[in-house]
Amino acid sequence: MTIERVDVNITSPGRNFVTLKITTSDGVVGWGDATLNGRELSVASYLSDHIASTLIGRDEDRIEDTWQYLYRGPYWRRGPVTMAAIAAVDMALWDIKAKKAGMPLYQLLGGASRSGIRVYAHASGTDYDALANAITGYRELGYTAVRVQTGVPGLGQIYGVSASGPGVRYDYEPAKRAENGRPTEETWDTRTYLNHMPGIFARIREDFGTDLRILHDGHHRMTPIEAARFAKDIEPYDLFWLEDCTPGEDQTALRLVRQHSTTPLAIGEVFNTVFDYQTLITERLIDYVRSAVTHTGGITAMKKLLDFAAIYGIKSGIHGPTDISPVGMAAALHLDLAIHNFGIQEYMPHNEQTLEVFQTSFTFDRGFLHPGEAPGLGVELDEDAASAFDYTKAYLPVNRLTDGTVHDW
Ligand code: CS2
Ligand code: MG
Repeated sequence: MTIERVDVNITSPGRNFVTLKITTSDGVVGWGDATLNGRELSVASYLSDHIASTLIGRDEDRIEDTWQYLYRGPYWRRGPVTMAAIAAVDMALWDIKAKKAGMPLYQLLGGASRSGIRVYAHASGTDYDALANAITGYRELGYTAVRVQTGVPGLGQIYGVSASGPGVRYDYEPAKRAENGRPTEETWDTRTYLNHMPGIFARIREDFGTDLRILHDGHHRMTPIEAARFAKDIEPYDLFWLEDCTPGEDQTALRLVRQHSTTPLAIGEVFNTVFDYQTLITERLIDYVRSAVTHTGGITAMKKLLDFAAIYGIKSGIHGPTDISPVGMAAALHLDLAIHNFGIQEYMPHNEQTLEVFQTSFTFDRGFLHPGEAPGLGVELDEDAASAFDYTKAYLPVNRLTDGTVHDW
């Protein structure tokens, strides 16, 4: 059999998603997630203008060869647009192979290494009480791990905090509809944040005890020395991880943080190849790999990256916000179930409209996900349902310091 059709679907059931559909000559369909938050149309163009015609007539079983062809062939390598496009092809081909085998994908990756996938939820609140309320809500649903983000007095709306009020919220969405064609802007002050956060962790430990796994995302906003001080200050509160404390592209920044603290570190949601991790992994500067399958070249590349990390005692913490489509999420879950060095999986459930467009077979039970037993990835895009939602330009906000300087988001 060969690849007969390659189609790119763009839909916006509450947020934008780009999905690749590969159809073989005897009618097997595979799906791949190509969503790159705020830059969706670039990946769609890369796929339909530059990749689609090169796939027609290829043997769909040659996944490794196709990956190398798309990575090495065009001369230009890496970057989020290229690697999201390659990831979508890779996922779709694995979906096809597993459907042909009549098995859920995790079986082809070596079978299950665990019975369920521990996930963490996003608990947030504009102040401590709202945050505590959200944590309580997630605990009642059985979650054993929460990422906590809270408002900082003196700063307005900030990243990762649901503005929609207290309680368990499923509708926190970092990408905002573009105003006059531009991203919205937020204001940030690292000093105020650094003074506020340790007290929040102290209260969480007091109110929720030692069992709860607490995660926190710094969104690349600290300098190396600020991050070192922060990681040291919060050691008594035993975080599961501190994520993205410094800008991702500066791998050696984490040497300084490591010299000062034993707080576990996670990084990588903006990375797109194993080379972004080379120093971090070989020098053991991190504890968790945060890449998304969707942005790091797909299942083929992620499996190699996580095997490399395993040699250094580093575990997975695969990126799973709402800008990863249910197809990308399923790819993560199959890997999570199969690999030995699984750490934790991020889980931000999609809204109802998204789950009408993407029919999923993964299940949630008391803080654990399972990819299900459907052959392939276990997610199908309903193209009719998808056609009701047109692309809507939306961006992550731009972040500025109080004096107007552009800062990391
Ligand atoms: C966040 C994301 O999930 C996370 O850890 O950092 O919400 C991130 O802001 C978005 O995925 C950006 O597209
Ligand atoms: Mg993050």
